[in-house]
Amino acid sequence: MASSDDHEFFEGRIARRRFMGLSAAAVAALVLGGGELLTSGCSPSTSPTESAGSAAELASLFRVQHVTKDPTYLPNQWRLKVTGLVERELDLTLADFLALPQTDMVRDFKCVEGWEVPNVPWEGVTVSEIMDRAGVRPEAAYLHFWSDDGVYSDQLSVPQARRPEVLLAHKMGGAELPKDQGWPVRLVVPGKWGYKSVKWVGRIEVDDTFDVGYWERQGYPDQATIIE
Ligand SMILES: Nc1nc2c(c(=O)[nH]1)N[C@H]1C(S)=C(S)[C@@H](COP(=O)(O)O)O[C@H]1N2
Ligand SMILES: [Mo]
Repeated sequence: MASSDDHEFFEGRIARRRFMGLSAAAVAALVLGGGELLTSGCSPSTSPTESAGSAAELASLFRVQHVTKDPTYLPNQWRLKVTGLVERELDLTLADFLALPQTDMVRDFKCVEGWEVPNVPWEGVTVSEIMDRAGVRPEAAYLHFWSDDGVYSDQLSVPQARRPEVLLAHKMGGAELPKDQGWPVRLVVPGKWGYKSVKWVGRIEVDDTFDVGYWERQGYPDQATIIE
């Protein structure tokens, strides 16, 4: 039990150190080139306007971060598709998704760039539940979560995706997700940096191929293990 977690932690740490070694050059490149994406992603959130404890106040604690514009779709256009190495490919409407067994949990949310929101209440459907509905085949090794923004994705291994706290969330703080935080459905991966928590998830592709996500291609570790 401890050994696989230790292994994961170790890999994450090593990968991040290597990245940090490159970071002066990487940061310079981002500032000079595509830096707008990174800085806009980290701009301070607006100040709270709602009463203490409200969902809106909770949302205001996040530095809403995305590398594209929000996708816009009507509620009846959203689908969650599950494709690839499964017994049954799925094509769920929002109503189908909301009818699945629901799970809630309270977890900290942390971005690798140094901000965090403690004790976030999430509600949604576990990825494990979706995997059971689809019947993930034994030869499957990775789940790739694709955003409906057409650009962003990230992956989890099958054992990571099976963890009970890995959630496709549609509520935060008791309210529907804000549009810019992934409405109607985002991934939440407690224990891993926020970049694994893909917003506007529309498709899960199950395969046997290691293929890193958006920020990992810029040098961040695939394991995304939070290092305090
Ligand atoms: N589609 C999409 N999902 C995304 C991102 C993104 O740019 N696009 N950014 C990630 C990063 S780096 C973080 S820290 C969180 C931020 O979540 P928030 O916007 O709810 O604060 O979303 C993650 N999911
Ligand atoms: Mo992030």
